[in-house]
Amino acid sequence: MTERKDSPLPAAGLGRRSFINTAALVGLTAGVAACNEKPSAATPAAPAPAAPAASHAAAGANVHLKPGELDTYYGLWSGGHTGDMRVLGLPSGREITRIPCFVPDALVGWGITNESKAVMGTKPDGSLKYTVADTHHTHASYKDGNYDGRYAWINDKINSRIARIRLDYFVCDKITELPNVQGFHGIFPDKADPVDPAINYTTRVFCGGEFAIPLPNTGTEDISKYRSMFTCVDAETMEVRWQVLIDGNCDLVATSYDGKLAATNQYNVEMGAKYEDMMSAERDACLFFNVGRIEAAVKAGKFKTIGTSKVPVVDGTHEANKDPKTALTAYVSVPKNPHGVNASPDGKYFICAGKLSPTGTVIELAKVLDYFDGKLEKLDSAIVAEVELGLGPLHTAFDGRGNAYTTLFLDSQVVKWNVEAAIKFHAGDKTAKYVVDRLDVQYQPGHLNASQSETKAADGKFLAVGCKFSKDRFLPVGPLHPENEQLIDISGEKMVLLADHPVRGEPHDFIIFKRDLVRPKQVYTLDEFPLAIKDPKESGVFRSGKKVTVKMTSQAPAFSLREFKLKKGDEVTLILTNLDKIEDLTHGFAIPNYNVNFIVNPLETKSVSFVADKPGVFWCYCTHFCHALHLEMRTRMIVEA
Ligand code: CUK
Ligand code: CUA
Ligand code: CA
Repeated sequence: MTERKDSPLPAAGLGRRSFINTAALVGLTAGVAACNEKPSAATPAAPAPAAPAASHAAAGANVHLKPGELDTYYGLWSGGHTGDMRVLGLPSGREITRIPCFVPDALVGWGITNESKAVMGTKPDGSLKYTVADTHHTHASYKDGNYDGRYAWINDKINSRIARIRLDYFVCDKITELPNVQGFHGIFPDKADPVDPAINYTTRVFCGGEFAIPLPNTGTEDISKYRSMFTCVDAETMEVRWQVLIDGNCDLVATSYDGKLAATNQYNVEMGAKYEDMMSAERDACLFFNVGRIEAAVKAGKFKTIGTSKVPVVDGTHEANKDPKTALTAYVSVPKNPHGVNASPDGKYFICAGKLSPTGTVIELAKVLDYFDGKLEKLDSAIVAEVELGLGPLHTAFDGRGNAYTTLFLDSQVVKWNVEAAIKFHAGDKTAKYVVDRLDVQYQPGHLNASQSETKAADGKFLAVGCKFSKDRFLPVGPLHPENEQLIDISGEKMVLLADHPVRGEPHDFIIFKRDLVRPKQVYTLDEFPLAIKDPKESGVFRSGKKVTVKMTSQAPAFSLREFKLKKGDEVTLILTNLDKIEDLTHGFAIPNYNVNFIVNPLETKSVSFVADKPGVFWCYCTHFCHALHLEMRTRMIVEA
């Protein structure tokens, strides 16, 4: 593995780095596909061993922790199709836990217990409303421009849902389905209130709707009637506060540190239904929202509602926002089909990645605010740099030292570039060298994020890159390849590749933050749970006609009921409180043939409901190793015919 061609394309040269037109894109896509057909990956036999990047490993930080040594950073990873949030320790890359959100989980009993079903949402018959998800973006709540350890959020693109995770227990506690939205993609919490300076923390989460639909969704084929929405969700109540009807669509979302601005990149200002139409314009947009003005408009009653939704919808279209001094929105033009938009940690800029344009666009937020004040004649003069970075720029991270790191999907690279130098270059100083370094990654990177990147405390230590293709980097396991999450040391001038990690598809996004920013609790308090059984003496079978409540507690190595009797046809709710209060003492509870399994953590209470439709003896057993007598920890459910 001496000569590796990471990209199907020739080395960078200014000549070919013009906008990618339709014909060129088809060519490039073919190139990516061809790039996958590397002999070692296509052959079922064991791959040729790759030479370890010895020089790199020697130069970079150590990712191999000693046994018992703890990681210094948490990573919150989108779980992709598994609909959960993965929690990693970094720099080791070890997966510590998964937090189920949108999709049932057999360990926790997510989607099995009544409590989790209430969070996930059910149909009138009590079954789950959805069992599939596609998570993309994870972000956490802020205070003073840094994470405050209260909440994290993750989106489900398929069913337009946003889930909140409590970072005290690392559990999902609320899920909200957005009305009037399909293809809910970007999310970002705000970092302050636009009006009240005392609110220097997250109170809103912004959500971008990617796919335009008829509003209300009547099923019309006439695409000129379709619209997208930008949605604001209340961070505490998780209720939808308001929506903005827009022209074009929303892709990713960014928020300013002062709370005044949110923005979404738009790749479909054309409002096309086919990709050829979606890439017909030379420029699309980064759409800015004036948060304070939108909320004032909602307060003043300047909104409508759509269909059965009661959410106030304000008008953010071009037509309704021509006067900058009253505008709720501003459409800054950005080259062809941009993807990521990211806020620099100095609070000054939003950076749009070009995707079909090889450029990064730097927009100065002070100038956007000037525009809204009527002090900037041409909105596009808020663009202070538009520089070439390489082919297929997707997302940007920061090191807190003025450098940006952008993934180049087609070039299979991360490019490190200096933002102020790019601004100088754009202003006419052609001696300004803004590209600092390039590093090949394996292969085709999507998101990347640096430690503390999207906070004022960006520390420039580690950079994780989510590579969409792993090809020959891991042992072959059949046709489905894992993705390759790579860790890079960015503490020096040059980037140093540290590690590859296989990951089940498809994570998209993640954040990395210092471990002392969260203070997880490892034992619940009984009062968290309204159904808690606080004393084993409260256990028993309580009958009211066909409705039966079974109350039980667990204390290693026994359940409080050694057996319990039901009659065929009983409608049963079984409540289990784990009265063990020692850290790490979790029990499980499974009922054979009844499709029941869940765990109860120390001092946690959960309940399940089912109809006792099968007569017989069922050994309910502890499914979580808890004690030397774990196998003996059982109770009999006796269902009389
Ligand atoms: S998107 Cu997947 S690589 Cu959903 Cu954030 Cu860019
Ligand atoms: Cu209780 Cu195993
Ligand atoms: Ca476009």
